[in-house]
Amino acid sequence: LFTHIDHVGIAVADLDAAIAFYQDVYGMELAHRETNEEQGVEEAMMAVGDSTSCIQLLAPLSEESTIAKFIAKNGVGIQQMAYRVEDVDAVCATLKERGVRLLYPEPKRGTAGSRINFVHPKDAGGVLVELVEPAPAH
Ligand code: MC0
Repeated sequence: LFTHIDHVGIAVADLDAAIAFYQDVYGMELAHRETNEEQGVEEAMMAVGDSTSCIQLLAPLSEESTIAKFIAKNGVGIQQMAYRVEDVDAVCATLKERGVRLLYPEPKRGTAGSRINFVHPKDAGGVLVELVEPAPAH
């Protein structure tokens, strides 16, 4: 079903400070940065070498953001595990058949024009799992 670990998402309070930490301490490069209003986040993708996997730093845009809620409950730290897939519609259909709840009836827009959905953490051993179908290469 899954082809790669696309990213591991980490909830942070201060995005610039977190980017600086990952650059200065781990030597990671900032691959991409964007604001996703619908998801309530400002995010930064930090490349893990040339693996194509990233660490996604997620800062809340407002107090209503899922990330603000997560930090209030758990503190900063790992919030999600994201797998890359080729066809998110097909993978969602398979996972539904296998009895897990997807959060959205249809995929939403994720990082860099990707199509995303999530498996509910309560159906997945306490792990919020994101499914990422990257935007087609130009
Ligand atoms: C909540 N729970 C989690 C969790 N968030 N468990 C593991 N990991 C998490 N991240 C647990 C809570 O502890 C609680 O368990 C139960 O799930 C209900 O949580 P809640 O605190 O009442 O919160 P809800 O239900 O309002 O929201 C949880 C839910 C939400 C997963 C539905 O966070 C959500 O819609 N997430 C998907 C979108 C998202 O995360 N967006 C931000 C990243 P107990 O036992 O206390 O009942 S945006 C992104 O990732 C995009 C940009 C991208 O990559 O492209």
